[in-house]
Amino acid sequence: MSTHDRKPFYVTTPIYYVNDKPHLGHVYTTMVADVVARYHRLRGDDTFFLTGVDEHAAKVSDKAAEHGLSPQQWADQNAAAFRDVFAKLEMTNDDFVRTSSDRHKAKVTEYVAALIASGDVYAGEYTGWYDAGQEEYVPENKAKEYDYKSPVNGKPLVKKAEKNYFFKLEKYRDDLLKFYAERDGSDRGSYVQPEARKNEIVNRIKEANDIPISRTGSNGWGIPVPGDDSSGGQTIYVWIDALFNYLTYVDDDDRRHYWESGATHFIAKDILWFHAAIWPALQMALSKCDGYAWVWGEEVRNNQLVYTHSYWVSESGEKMSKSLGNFLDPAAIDNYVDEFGLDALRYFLATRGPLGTTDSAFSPDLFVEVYNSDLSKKIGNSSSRVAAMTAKKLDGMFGFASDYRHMHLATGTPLGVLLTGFQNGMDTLKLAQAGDCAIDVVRLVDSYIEETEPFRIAADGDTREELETILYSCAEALRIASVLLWPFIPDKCEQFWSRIGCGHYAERLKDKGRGDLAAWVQWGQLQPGTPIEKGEALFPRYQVEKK
Ligand code: ME8
Repeated sequence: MSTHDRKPFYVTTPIYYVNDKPHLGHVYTTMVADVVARYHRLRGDDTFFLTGVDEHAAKVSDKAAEHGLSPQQWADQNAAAFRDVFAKLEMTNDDFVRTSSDRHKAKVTEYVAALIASGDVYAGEYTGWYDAGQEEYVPENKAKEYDYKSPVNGKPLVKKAEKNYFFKLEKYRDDLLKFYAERDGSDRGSYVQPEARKNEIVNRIKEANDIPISRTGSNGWGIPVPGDDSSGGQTIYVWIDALFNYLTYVDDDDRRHYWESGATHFIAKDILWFHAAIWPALQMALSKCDGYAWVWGEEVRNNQLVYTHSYWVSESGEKMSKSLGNFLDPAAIDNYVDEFGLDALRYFLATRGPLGTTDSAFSPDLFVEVYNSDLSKKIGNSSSRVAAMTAKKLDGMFGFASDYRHMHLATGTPLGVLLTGFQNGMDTLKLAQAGDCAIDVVRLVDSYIEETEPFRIAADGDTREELETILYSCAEALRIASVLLWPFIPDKCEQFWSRIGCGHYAERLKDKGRGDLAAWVQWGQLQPGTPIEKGEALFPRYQVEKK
């Protein structure tokens, strides 16, 4: 195994507020990260995938009070709901952050104490505005621009005047700009991706001021500011507490190498500023404190990135959110899984979602269309056809592909181009491109069948060898397609593997094990003489009921 095969890879999602239950938006980001994590495990990388929940928000304690519960009780309930949904959807996260965990609280306390000691965090006074829905401080110029209403939910901003601790963000303006400039055109690309989102951030960094990083009046719901002896009871501002989650769960001897390799942070555009400016500045500041140089090491600076997707919106164009209540809640998600299967939901979200710079409408009609066209008609039909012909004509056994004249599926450029396109799509987080390339491999099989017409070829006499070669080639290409598709539709691929004598792939990948993508996409792995099991349709066609 080359050293590359064991490369560490660290992927994260935002940690979600537990004021309410999970919805489709949360499931989406975690699912995208799951597809990417699975791809890296498939390649053989030493992968760590982190998701979780953000608990110390004022809206969590407010919601708890409405329900007559303590913030911790309310957070426990909703954290369990997030954990359950992710488990049910077979997310392969390696850990689950809770910001109320002792581990997280102890580490955040250490980091903030170090920043106070170094002088990058200082006591001061804040007068300005607060967007309670977003848990975000809004400076006067921005508040004016927003007409003193939240740009996200339209609710009035709240005037604030309080003693706070501040982080010297302004001091890091130039370092941030330099960091952004260094990453432009680098191998890993811009720190903020898609790159189109970068300019707004760069302009804002140029005007960034110091930011409050603590608040009063949280009634003990939050992590106390270390060493604070003011009477108000200062707790660490929820956003600072939350950003540090990316570090707190990997800051130990077993996991630190994941951090040091440079994280891939998936987020949506609502929280870009925190990740694009405040987060790297905090890392820079912490790395100057005793014992924390590793936090902002060379690999981190070269590889860490923030991938910012857009929103799922309703068909009328509104962002799905808890406050608007138009989201697909866990029950609706369950219905999709019951009706179409988990893999169909995974495939749709990952390939038709708002990963780029435009929002995606969640349309039930489009869902059915994609299910039928890509999954049922392509993967489903093609695998059934090949298995049926092999069963009927070759007693259900792969023959030997001896006649290389028929192997243009294997040797022609299309397959090679698609493999490269797949890998490139995955590496640059263009999941739709990666998915298309995998489906195009199935398309190659379909056109090869049209061309060679194995259904017309007799299984005895002179033509048997030709028939065996054609069907073997089809099965080989489908096997390769299924390897590429595994990060998207793992259950169906594993089912398919068990039918064609490749159950050992699933064995290797079980329990977050590592695969061997490079070897598995090589031509000629199916063993001649292996029985092929027909089995039930992988994706039965979905009939839309006529109204
Ligand atoms: O912001 N479409 O938590 P949050 C797509 N706790 N993705 C969506 C979405 C939609 N309509 N709605 C939500 C927070 N998301 C903080 C994060 S991180 C250190 C702290 C997803 O519960 C998307 O990933 O409001 C978005 O960034 C996240 O949920 C916000 O979740």
